[in-house]
Amino acid sequence: MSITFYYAPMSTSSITEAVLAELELDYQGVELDIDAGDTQSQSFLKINPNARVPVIIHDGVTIWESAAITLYLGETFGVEKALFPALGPSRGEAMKWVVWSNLNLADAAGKLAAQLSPEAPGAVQKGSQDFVAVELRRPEALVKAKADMHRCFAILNAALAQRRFLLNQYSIVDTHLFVLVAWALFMEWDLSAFPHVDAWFARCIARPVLGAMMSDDQ
Ligand SMILES: N[C@@H](CCC(=O)N[C@@H](CS)C(=O)NCC(=O)O)C(=O)O
Repeated sequence: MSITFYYAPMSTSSITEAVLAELELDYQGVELDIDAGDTQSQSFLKINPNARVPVIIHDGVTIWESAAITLYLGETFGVEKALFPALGPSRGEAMKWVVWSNLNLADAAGKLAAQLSPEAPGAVQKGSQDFVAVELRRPEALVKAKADMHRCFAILNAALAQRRFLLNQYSIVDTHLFVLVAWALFMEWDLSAFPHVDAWFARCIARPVLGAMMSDDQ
């Protein structure tokens, strides 16, 4: 079994890094520098034509998109480690949260990050394809991104009012969402209106992998 993991520091690939760590999987890491144009290089475009990290290559098969990677690693390695549900309705819930988080929460956070000052924590880096030139930024886009973030956090908050973790017991679905919420916090997103997300985040940080990840970011 061999896994190669293409990543960039402080990026969406932190989700995969955390999932790999929770599943205690060995891999060969390949670090890319987005600002230096590594994700746009001809050699990397052959691996991911979307010019984005994360990417894993598992036993010769290339998988991109962080949601696909989390779900794939979960079903391949997570079930026996009790970190991902076996086939059945709970598996459906796992897919729901991971797909939802990328289509909604990550999308809103990305749009917020693209409107922040380039120097602000969590902002889109200047070399990224998602960078919006400062003169093209609009106050309405910032307002819309924040409203979308609020909507996503309200959904997450309501779900976590009923459960300690998204699937009741901790799973890599929590790992995946944790990294997205950590990105929002890095952008100074205020959790005071979302107490159940706040309490869940604290429960997640008690996990050694996620706790270490947060202290590395300080
Ligand atoms: N939907 C993708 C998004 C990945 C993504 O946006 N990655 C960014 C870093 S956060 C990237 O690689 N950007 C490279 C670039 O802009 O050149 C996923 O979830 O994997």
